[in-house]
Amino acid sequence: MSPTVKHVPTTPFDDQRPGTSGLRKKVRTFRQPGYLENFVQSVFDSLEGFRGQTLVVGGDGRYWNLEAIQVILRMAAANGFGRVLVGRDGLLSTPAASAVIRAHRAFGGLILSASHNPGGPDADFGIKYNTGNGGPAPEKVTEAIYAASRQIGEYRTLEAPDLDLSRPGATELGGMQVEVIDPVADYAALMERLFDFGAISGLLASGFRIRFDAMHAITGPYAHAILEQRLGAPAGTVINGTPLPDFGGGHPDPNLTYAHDLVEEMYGPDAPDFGAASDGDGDRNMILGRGFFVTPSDSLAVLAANARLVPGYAGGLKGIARSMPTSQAADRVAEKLGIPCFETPTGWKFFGNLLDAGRATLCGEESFGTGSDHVREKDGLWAVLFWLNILAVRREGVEAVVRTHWAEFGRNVYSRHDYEGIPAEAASGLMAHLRARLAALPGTDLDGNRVAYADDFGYTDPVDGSTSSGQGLRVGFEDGSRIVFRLSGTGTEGATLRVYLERFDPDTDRHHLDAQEALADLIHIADGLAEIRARTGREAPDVIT
Ligand code: G16
Repeated sequence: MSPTVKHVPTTPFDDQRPGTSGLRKKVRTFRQPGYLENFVQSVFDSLEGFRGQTLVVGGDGRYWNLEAIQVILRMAAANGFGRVLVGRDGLLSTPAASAVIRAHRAFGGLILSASHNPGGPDADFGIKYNTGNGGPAPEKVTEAIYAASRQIGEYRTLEAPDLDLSRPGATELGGMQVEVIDPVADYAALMERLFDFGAISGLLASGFRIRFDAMHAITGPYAHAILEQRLGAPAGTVINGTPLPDFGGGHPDPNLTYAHDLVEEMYGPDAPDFGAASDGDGDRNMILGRGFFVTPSDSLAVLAANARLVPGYAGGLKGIARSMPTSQAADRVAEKLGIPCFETPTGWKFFGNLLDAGRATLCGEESFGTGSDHVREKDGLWAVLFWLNILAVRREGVEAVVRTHWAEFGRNVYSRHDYEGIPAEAASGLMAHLRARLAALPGTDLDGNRVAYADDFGYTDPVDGSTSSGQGLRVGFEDGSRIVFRLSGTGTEGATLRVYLERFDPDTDRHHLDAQEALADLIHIADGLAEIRARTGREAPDVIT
C-alpha cells in the first residue's frame, strides 16, 4: 500500500532568503524542526509544472547530508515529482549535479552543500535549487522561494521509512521512482568528450608529476576515477581523497591558506610539476605549478587564450564572462580574440543567461571558480583537466605558461583580502560610510593615484533585462587600478568583508614581484578609504588570496 501524504502545519522562519549561492546556515539552524522542510516546500511552492517530472538530488557528503536527502525524497514524492535521480550514498559534486540535470533533462535539482565552508555538527550546511538548465536558480526564482517561505502554512511529506541509497538501482516511494545513480559516470563521460585524454595520459606517462588534493571532500571519487583510473596517474596522485562528513576537521577551501598539505608539497623540495585542489562540493579549483601559484583570474585568462588547443573548445569561444571583482586579465584576452567579455555581479547564477543564450563560452571568478557552457556550474576538475590538456600540448610548465601570458598581455596583479567573522553592524557601518564617500571621490588624488570613478556596481542582464543593484563598491583609478569592497553573501557567522585589489602592469621587469608588494600602495589606500582597521579592530586580513 502506498504511504499516505501528510500535510504538516508549520509557521514561517524569517531567515530563509538565499544568499550568493543558496541557503547556507549552521547545521543546528537546519536541524530545527521544520526548517529544512519549510525551505524545500517553499522551493516546490514557487515552481510550476513539475508534476510527474524528474528531480536530481545530491550533496557534497557533509555532516547531515544523508538525513536531509531522506527528508527531501519523501517531500518530493508527496509533492508529485515522478522520479528522483539521487547520487549513490547521497553524493553528487555540484558540477556533476549540473551535468546530470542536463543529461537527463530533469526539471531541476536540489544540491546540498555549503561549498567551501567547514562541515560537522557545529559547522555549516546548505541547500540550493538548480533549474532545468543545470544552473543555480536566478534571482527572480530565489526571491520567489523567499516569498513563499514567508507565507508557508504547511509542508507535504510521506509517512515512509528511509531508503537504502548505498547501491545503484531503482525503487519506488509513494508512486515516485527513486533511481540511485553512480555519481561519477555522467560527469566522467562529459570530461572525456571535452578533453584529449590521450594527450593527457601521454603527458603523465612522460614523467610529468601531478598532485590533486581533494581536501577530504566530494572530488575524491571523481579524481580517483578520472585522474588515476582513466588517465593513468599513479596511485597516490589524489590525496585526502575519501569524502568525510567533517572534511577531516579542515576547511575545504582550495586556497593558499587552507589547502596546506598541497601547498607545502608544491613549495617544498622535489615538488611535483602540477598541483591542484578542489573544494567541499567540487566546483572550485586552485592551480599551482612547482613553487608557483596561479591566481584564479589569471587562470581564466590563460584558459581563454589557449582554448583552441583543447578539443572541446577548438572551434573558438563565443565570449568570456567574469564577475565584477575578478581581474580584468580575461578582458585583454577577449579583446585580442575579438570576442565580448561580460562583467556580472558575484554569483555563478549570473552567468546562466549568457551561457544559455550562447553569448559566453568560458566564465570565471576570482573566488577560485572557472567553468564553461558544458554545465551551468563552475567546475573544479574540469579546470584541472583543461590545464593538463594545455600543458600536454604545449609541453611547458605552469609557471612558464603564465609568464609567457603576462609577457604577451601584461600582468593584472591581483589579490583579495578577507576579514572574516566581523560583527555585522561594524561591517554594514563600514560599507555605509564608504558608500557615502563615493560621490566625492572622482577627480581626487589618493596617495598619488587619481580616482577615475567610484560607484556601487549594478548590473543589467543583457539577455532578459533583469537588474541587480548594490553589488559592490568600486573605486577605479586613472591607470586602470581598482579597489573593490563587498560583503560576502556565503558566510554563516557575522560578516566577511572582501577587499579586491588590482593593478595592471605591462612591464616584464616587474613581473617577478610578489602581489602584496606590488599592491602595497593600494592596500594602504583601501584601509584609509574604508577605515578598515579602525572599524573592524583588525590589524590584518584573515585570509589573503
Ligand atoms: C559561491 C558562488 C560564487 C561566489 C562565491 C563567493 O561559491 O557560487 O559565485 O563567487 O560564492 O561569494 P561571496 O563573495 O558572496 O562569499 P561557492 O563555491 O561558495 O558555491
